[in-house]
This record gives sequence, structure tokens and C-alpha cells, in this order.
Amino acid sequence: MSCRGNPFPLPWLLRTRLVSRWACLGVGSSSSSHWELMGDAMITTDHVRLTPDMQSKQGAVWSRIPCHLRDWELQVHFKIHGQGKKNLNGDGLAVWYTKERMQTGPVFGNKDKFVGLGVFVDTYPNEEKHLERIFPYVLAMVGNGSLSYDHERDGRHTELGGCTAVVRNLNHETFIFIRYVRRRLTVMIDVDGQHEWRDCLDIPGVRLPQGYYFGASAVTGDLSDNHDLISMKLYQLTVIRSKEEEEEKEEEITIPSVDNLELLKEDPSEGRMSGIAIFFTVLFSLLGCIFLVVIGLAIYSHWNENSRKRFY
Ligand SMILES: *[C@@H]1O[C@H](CO)[C@@H](O)[C@H](O)[C@H]1NC(C)=O
Ligand SMILES: [Ca+2]
Repeated sequence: MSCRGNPFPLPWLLRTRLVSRWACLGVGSSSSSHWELMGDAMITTDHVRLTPDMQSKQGAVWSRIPCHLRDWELQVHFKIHGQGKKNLNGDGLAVWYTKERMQTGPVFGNKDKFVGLGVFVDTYPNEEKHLERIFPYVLAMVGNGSLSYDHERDGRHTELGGCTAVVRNLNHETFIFIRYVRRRLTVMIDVDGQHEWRDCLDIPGVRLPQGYYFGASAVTGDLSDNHDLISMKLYQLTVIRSKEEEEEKEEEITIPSVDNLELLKEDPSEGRMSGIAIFFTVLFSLLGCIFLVVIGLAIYSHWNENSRKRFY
């Protein structure tokens, strides 16, 4: 664990301060704890077990204190393990930064139509058609109160991006890292036991209001797993900003949103269509060029003949 430092030190990041650290015995050990458990979540000496490896459980842990940081970093040390064979386990866990806390619902144990950020470690592929996607899959979603997470489709139509993260039943430690700086959302994972952060998603223009709550939740259904949190560490980031950026601060964000969302939504069928479109564009351009060359040659030879006639 010693080599894992800041995933990528940036020149304009002045300082990282640990704001809230919850490790091992921290949670729930005193009434002044910043964190509150709900549902089937249980605390042991070295982790919070959000759900045990049993059917139809859901549990969560939520910060009691709203977070008023502008730029922050959250490191989540977790462990997902159980008796089930591959793809006979579920359903996964979620890390939250949302307006509301301590709600129950269908989105990894939290309410649907949530307002804020959710980063999901989805361990069960509900949609079978998409064989190209290997599970467990990590993905991020920004909810604005009207967007719904589609559990049957593994949240595909609302995802901002994601990556495969084989995280179950491992002997080494597994981490998720979420950084929110200058409205840029970056998610990285360290799941290969290499003590290295791997890119998962990186999206600019993510507008998240301040004063939301951090939390984590997990759910099991017919299939189950132990969803354990070993620690969650929140860091305040101090960022050097230009004057213009400071002025931007004035326009306060009230509803979470993502700029240029349509650019992120690349439907694979649309992708194929545009591939065909590109093919035809290139084909017709080529045909056009050949046509022009042929015409050009015809005119040239005609002109040549004429000039030859003139000279002889
Ligand atoms: C939430 O986002 C969706 C999709 O971008 C949009 O259609 C809807 O109007 C938004 N709702 C609110 C309350 O902003
Ligand atoms: Ca799923």
C-alpha cells in the first residue's frame, strides 16, 4: 500500500488535506461519529459490511455532515466476496454524493431519481444482450431528480462512462478513487493488486452542487455477495484558480447536470451508421475525384490535339 500515492499530482493542486477519515473502528463507535448506518449494514472491527452474502439484503452508510467542499477526492477501500460462482452473484455497491441521505430504493439500495452523483460497482449483468461488456462494471451517473436508473439495462442509457473492474473474491486490496476538481469528474480504480491507479472515466463539465452527502450502499437480490467497506477517505483539494475561474464561482449550481451530455451518449447503432456514412462519403469523394481526373484528362487531350493541329 505504500506506493499508492496521489494518482496523478497536478501542478495546480496546492495541497491535499484529509477532511474525514473513516477507517476500521471509526464508524459508529461513538455517537459523535460522522457516519450513520442503515438497513442490514453491520459494523465489525475491520469493516462495515453493507450486506452479508445472503439474499434480499440492503444496507448503507451515510455521512451525517453535508460536504461544502468545492474540490475533493474520495478514496474508497472495499471488498466484494461471496460463495456464488461468476455471474451468480449480485448486485453490487454504490458510492454516493447526493442531496438526500438515508433513503431506500432500487438503485443499489438507494432511492431512484436521486439528485447528485452515483458511482456503481455493478457485479451482475442484468442485460444479457451486451456480451461485449465484462462484469463487474464500474460506471458513473449524475441524477437530477427526474432521471431514472434502469436496473434491467444496468443503467446504460444514463451512464457517463465506465470500465470493467474484476473485483470479486480477490486476495489483494481493491480501491475506487473519485476526484472532483474544476467540474471534472475522474474515477480511477486499483483492483489488480499492482498498487497502481487505472483510468476508468474522466469527464469535464460535471456540475455538482455543494452541500450534498457522501454515502455508500449495496444490495443483494436472488443473488448475493458480502459488500464490505474497509475505509472511505475524503480529501479537500485546494486548487489555484485564475480570475475568470474565480468569477465562475458566482453562478451557483442548483441542479446537477453534465455539459455536452449528447456527446457522451454514443449509441453503438449510431456509431455503425456513422461508419457507413463515412464509408460512402469517402467512396463518393473518390469517385468524384476519379471523375474529375477523367474529365480533366479528356479536356487536356482534346486541347492537346487542338494545339497540335494548330502547330502542324
Ligand atoms: C434531467 O436531465 C434530463 C436529461 O438531460 C432532462 O431531460 C430533464 O429535463 C432534466 N430534469 C431536470 C429537473 O433538470
Ligand atoms: Ca446489474
